[in-house]
Amino acid sequence: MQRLAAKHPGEAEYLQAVQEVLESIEEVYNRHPEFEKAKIIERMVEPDRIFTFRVTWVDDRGEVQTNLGYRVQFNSAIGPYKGGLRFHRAVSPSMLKFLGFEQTFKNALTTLPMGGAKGGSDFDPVGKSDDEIMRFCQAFMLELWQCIGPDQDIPAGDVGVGSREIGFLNGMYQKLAREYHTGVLTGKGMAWGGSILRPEATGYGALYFTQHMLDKVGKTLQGKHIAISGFGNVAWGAAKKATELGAKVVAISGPDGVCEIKDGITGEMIDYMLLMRASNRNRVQDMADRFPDKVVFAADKKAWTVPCDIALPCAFQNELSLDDAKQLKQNGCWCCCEVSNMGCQPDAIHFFLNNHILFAPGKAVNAGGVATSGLEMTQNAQHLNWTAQEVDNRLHHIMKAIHEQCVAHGTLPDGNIDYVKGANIAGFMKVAQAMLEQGTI
Ligand code: 2IT
Repeated sequence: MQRLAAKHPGEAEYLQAVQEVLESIEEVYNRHPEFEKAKIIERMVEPDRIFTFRVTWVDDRGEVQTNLGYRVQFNSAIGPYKGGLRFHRAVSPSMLKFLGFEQTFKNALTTLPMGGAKGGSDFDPVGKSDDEIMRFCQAFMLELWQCIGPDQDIPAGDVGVGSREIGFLNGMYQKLAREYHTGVLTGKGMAWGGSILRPEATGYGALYFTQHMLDKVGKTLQGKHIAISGFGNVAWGAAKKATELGAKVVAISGPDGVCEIKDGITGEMIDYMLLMRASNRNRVQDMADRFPDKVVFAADKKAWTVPCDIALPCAFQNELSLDDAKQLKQNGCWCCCEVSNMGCQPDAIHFFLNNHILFAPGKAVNAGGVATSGLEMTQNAQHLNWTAQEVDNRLHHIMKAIHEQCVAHGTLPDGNIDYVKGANIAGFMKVAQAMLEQGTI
């Protein structure tokens, strides 16, 4: 860690993600001298390569704008590079390296043959028109297209990139590459190669994982109060499935504050979340304005101030601090499933684990998203579309398998399960073994 920190000064998120994995795997690693001999750790923590490019486009006022674009191809030991694109003003090499690193282990957990990658831009979608989004996506793809391909690297969405952006990106890719394979991006529209249930998959998968976790301790989701942070694609899918499974979603949040929904979120509100996301306003208060009788908005407050049984961070890395964890516990929360990538700060995770609050990390909980991207790739390769039932069955099966891997590698001598350790060891062992078998490259 010291060597890595000296080599990459100031890359806080990246170093945080690596530290968590190394702490989890230390014991197992020391039992495998062949990993040490092949310098697996030293190789695994560095991305295979990073592409950085300038993206220049023209805004609605006719002004020229310049952003930075990136693709971090992290690890291809178990399959072609796979991972989302994030458009957010705070995107940096450190952020994308942490996400690419996490993606490598997450993809290994899905049981599908996908390596890890991440990309994106410091382009800020907030307040942008549809035309501006399209022009930006086209300019971004002018550079990105040379780095990707259906057998090389398959991007998808992440924060700030949904099916609208994937559409604009795919249109430009086809124009430039003169390649009409449907499988270079996932999260596509249903008419042009998209998989049924991909939009819902991250949230649905997270709730299936939560169900398995609760089942292990003899509990169910029925009647439980759930606080969700965020209101984007992931929060939407989580709210929808949680409600369907009999839980009550009592909070959603945004950068402006939290919406408390005492009687639980309704189908109408869940549909409205999609419009809020598409508006690019980045304001959750719009929900309270639209449903004033049922929703109470509190400015500058987080979702973790609302009493709940289960907390589901669905927004951004490090969004849940130690103080938030303490407040959750004080309000009676007994389970936190991290749906955002690295959503909880390390001391918040330690607090959960030390206080016997059930906790599972993002790379296990949210893997249903990329897993369903993998299922989209399979359908594209076969030139077939599966039914919703078929995709949902496979997603169920994958989330169950991920939970089983966590249990297999994370069960402690006292019988409790350390899901952080379980997920990290299971992902690591698969990637490490694959690297070892393919020699020093
Ligand atoms: O963090 C993630 O797993 C994603 N943003 C989804 C990546 C994908 O390729 O579907």
